[in-house]
Amino acid sequence: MKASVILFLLLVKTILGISKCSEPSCHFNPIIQIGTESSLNTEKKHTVTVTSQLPVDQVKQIFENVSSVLLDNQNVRFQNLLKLLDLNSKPTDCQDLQLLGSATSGVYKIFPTGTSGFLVRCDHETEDGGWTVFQRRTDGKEDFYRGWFDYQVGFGNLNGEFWLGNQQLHMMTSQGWYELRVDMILINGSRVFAKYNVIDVKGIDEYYRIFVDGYSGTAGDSLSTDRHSGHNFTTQDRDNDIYEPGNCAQMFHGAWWYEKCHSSNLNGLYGSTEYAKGLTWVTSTGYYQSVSGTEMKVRRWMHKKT
Ligand SMILES: *[C@@H]1O[C@H](CO)[C@@H](O)[C@H](O)[C@H]1NC(C)=O
Ligand SMILES: *[C@@H]1O[C@H](CO)[C@@H](O)[C@H](O)[C@H]1NC(C)=O
Ligand SMILES: *[C@@H]1O[C@H](CO)[C@@H](O)[C@H](O)[C@H]1NC(C)=O
Ligand SMILES: [Ca+2]
Repeated sequence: MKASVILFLLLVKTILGISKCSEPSCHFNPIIQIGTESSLNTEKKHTVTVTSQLPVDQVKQIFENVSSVLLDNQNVRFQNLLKLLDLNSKPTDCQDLQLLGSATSGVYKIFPTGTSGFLVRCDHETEDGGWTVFQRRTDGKEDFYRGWFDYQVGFGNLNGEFWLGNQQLHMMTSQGWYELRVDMILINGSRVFAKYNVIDVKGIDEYYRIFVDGYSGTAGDSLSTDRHSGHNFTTQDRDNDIYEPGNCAQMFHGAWWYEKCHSSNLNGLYGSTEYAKGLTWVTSTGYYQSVSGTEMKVRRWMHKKT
């Protein structure tokens, strides 16, 4: 257990501005920068930049929540220390497992706050490891055109293709601040990724709505745009999207946080080259191609205050 993990310095810089805007519904366009810096290893810096186009009240709330976490940092550090010293504490995600010494990618049991535990796939290889994988497509063997309940509880094989479950994803991302990484393999074999500094998936009573922001990477941003961030999860049998004439999941053979309808569709039809039906990530594939492999994974960068 590295002391450097829990001893860190926090630098916060906030720029809240109102973007110049001539449209009827003007939005805040805040940039929230949060830097965590290990005091023992100054090379390991973590900087978060959030730019958002969300409605004012949502942005305000997110900002207040982030601030309250940061103000409570002393307490969080103390709690992390206690947690690491408690030999009976259970791992709440793959990050904890890594801190406890797990170094090999594979299937493990985790115990997010408020759950009695479930199996997940951990990725301990990509970018320093500690990632909890919640979606994986490798060969098209698993059927991803499924209904609300299957997506709620999860399906597939953790050693092959799977969706971990919206409820599990919600339980995990609500116990701390998580980052998201989407790894994809293009049809020519090239690997690309999209990383987001913040992911938050709401509960079932908010239709597993997603909030995702702070893009970096090589794949381009096809998720934190207003097409997806802030939108409900929709399945073929549960239309929660804002497309009035129909159901985006039915139209594009998937299940996703659709608006009307999408710029990414990673639960779509494997290998499809039909318009927008495949495993598309528009900034990398356009609408007429699929990626041939995906992994979506989250990693905690801070516990939420309790
Ligand atoms: C902010 O925190 C409150 C209290 O924990 C929670 O109810 C609310 O959903 C959070 N808002 C966002 C945008 O995360
Ligand atoms: C694969 O395709 C992408 C996008 O068209 C391109 O940028 C990349 O160089 C290609 N990689 C190979 C190995 O040909
Ligand atoms: C989410 O879905 C519900 C029920 O279908 C709908 O009333 C609500 O407007 C949707 N919210 C968003 C942000 O799309
Ligand atoms: Ca609809």
